[in-house]
Formats: sequence, structure tokens, C-alpha cells
Amino acid sequence: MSATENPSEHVTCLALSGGVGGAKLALGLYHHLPPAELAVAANVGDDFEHLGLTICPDIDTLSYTLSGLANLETGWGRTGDTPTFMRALADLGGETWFHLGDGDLAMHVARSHRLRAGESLSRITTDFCTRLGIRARIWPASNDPVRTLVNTADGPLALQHYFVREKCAPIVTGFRYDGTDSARANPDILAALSAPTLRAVIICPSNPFISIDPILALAEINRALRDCAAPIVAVSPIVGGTALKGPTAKMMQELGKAVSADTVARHYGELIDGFVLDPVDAALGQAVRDNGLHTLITPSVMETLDDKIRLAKEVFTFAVSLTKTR
Ligand code: FO1
Repeated sequence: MSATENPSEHVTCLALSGGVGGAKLALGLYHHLPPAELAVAANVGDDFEHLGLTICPDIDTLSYTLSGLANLETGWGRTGDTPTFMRALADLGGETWFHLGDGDLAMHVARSHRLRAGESLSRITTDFCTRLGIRARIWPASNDPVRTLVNTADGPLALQHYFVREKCAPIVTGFRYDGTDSARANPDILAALSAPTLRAVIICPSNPFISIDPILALAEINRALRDCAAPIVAVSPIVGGTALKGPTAKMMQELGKAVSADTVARHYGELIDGFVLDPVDAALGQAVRDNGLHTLITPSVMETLDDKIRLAKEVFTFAVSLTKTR
């Protein structure tokens, strides 16, 4: 692709993703599709300012996962990273509840420096992806700050304070996506959604409340998804009544929702054309179809790379086979 070409013209598949759980399917898609045909719209609602740095956990998790640098035990951070910075920080009485490995720290320092110099988050992310050898696109949902706040019984908490510092313990009563009133969507995402080359939009099995809704809360993206000609399918992050990863099930329970894959299908409602369920939830398929959605029932727990590639292939094939009913 030449520097003057528009990257969105090459995209046949746009994935919407948060961090660890969604990145697994994004990696499968990266292997299944010609890499230049894949773009991942990354949640920025988890981003926060910490120790004077702008940290973008979902962008970084996607970048490390697609470049093969991810720490496979945690799902976030870099493999083989060392803790010298954290130890020195602790000795100085600094905040240590959020772990920044030495190599990972370079990402935050370099990004924060360039943001302060006036570069956009999307441009910096594209440059980092190129330098890490990633041939797909990772597009921050917005270049403007969007910050997810978790409303809890003890008051609102910034996402990382809820998630990491408080270990998801507080009872959740709702969510707020600060900044979405004025934040502009990443123009590359809007261009891809209106391009005739786009064949499928895939909502990864990420947490609907804290990973996907902050993307959908951007009015321009929401409208572009509703107007887009390509089918939209979502993969359930709930399998057999429990979350594949993280606090999705706990949140659903605390919000008074049934912890079940069809709750996720109803959550996305008319935005989506198809929904992917694991065979353990096959009995829920009829209820999902009764709500006007097509279903694909296929194993969706991804442990190995082969699992990720197989699921990605099946989900993409399912999506492109659908004729839009919306
Ligand atoms: N998650 C943790 O549970 N503890 C951490 O100390 C932590 C550090 C961290 C550093 C960089 C990064 O990119 C991600 C990090 N995460 C950590 C993951 C993370 O913040 C959450 O998994 C996501 O934001 C939720 O999607």
C-alpha cells in the first residue's frame, strides 16, 4: 500500500474489540484474513492518566497480541517483561497498584511524549503497529479522550480504579462514558464502515458494558454501524452462564440481568444481524432467532491459536453469508 492510499479502502473486516478477550478473536482474524483487509476498532474507554503517562490498555493489548509480544499468562503487558521500574517506584513510595513492566513502560512514555507534542493517538498507534511488524490496522475508536466510569454502590470509579485497584469488587449499578458527547469518531473507522469493500463487522467476545459500549456510545460510529451495508455479527462473551474473561458475568448479575448469552444478544439488539453462541448454549438459539437474529452455534472458547483461527474463519464466513434484514 502506498503512503497516499486510503487504508480503509482495503478493509473487508472491521472488528470491534476491547482488550484480552476480544484480542483472541482479533488474532484469529489476523491469521485468517489477508492482514491489510483487517482493521480493529479499539476501545479507548479504559484509557487513563497514571504517573503522568497516558495508558491505553486495550490498544496495547491488541498491539502486543497481534505482534506476538503479549504476555500469554496475564493477557496484558509484554512477554518476558522485567519489574525493575516497579521495584524502584515502590522504594520511592510511588503508586504500585497498576503494574507497568519495563518494556511496556517504553510504550507509555513514547506515546505520552508524542501526544504532548500534538500527534493524534491514531497516528501514534499506526506508527507503533508498523514498528512492531503488525500488518493489520488498529484504530482507536476516537482520538479524543473517552473515559468509562463505573457507577458503584460506593460512588463512581474510573475504569482502571474499579478493575485493577479495587479488583472489580464494588457492586456495579451502571456506567458512564465521559467525553462521548463531544468526542469525534476516528475518521478511518467511519470511512471503512461506508466503503463498498467492507464485507463484515464483527463484535468480538469482549465485555459489552466496558469494552464495546464505549465504542457504540460515539454517536458517529453508532450511526455509521446502523447505516453500513455489511452484516454485523457479535460473538457471545458469556458461555454456559459464565464469562469467558473478566467481570462480565458479575456485572450482569449486579445489574439484575440474567447471566446468559441471549442477554448479550438482546443488549446489542437491532444493531446486529447475527449472533454466535457456543454449543453449550444451543438451547438459547431459538430465543435469539425469535428476536430476528441469525445464529451460528460453534465452539467459542479459544485456548489455542488453532481455536482462534478456526473461530475467526467460521464467524467471518457466517457474517458474509448473511443478507441484512435491518
Ligand atoms: N490488569 C491488572 O489486572 N493489573 C495490572 O496491574 C494491569 C496493568 C496493565 C498495564 C498495562 C496494560 O496495557 C494493561 C494492564 N492491565 C492490568 C490490564 C487492564 O488494564 C485491563 O485488563 C483492561 O483495561 C480491561 O480491559
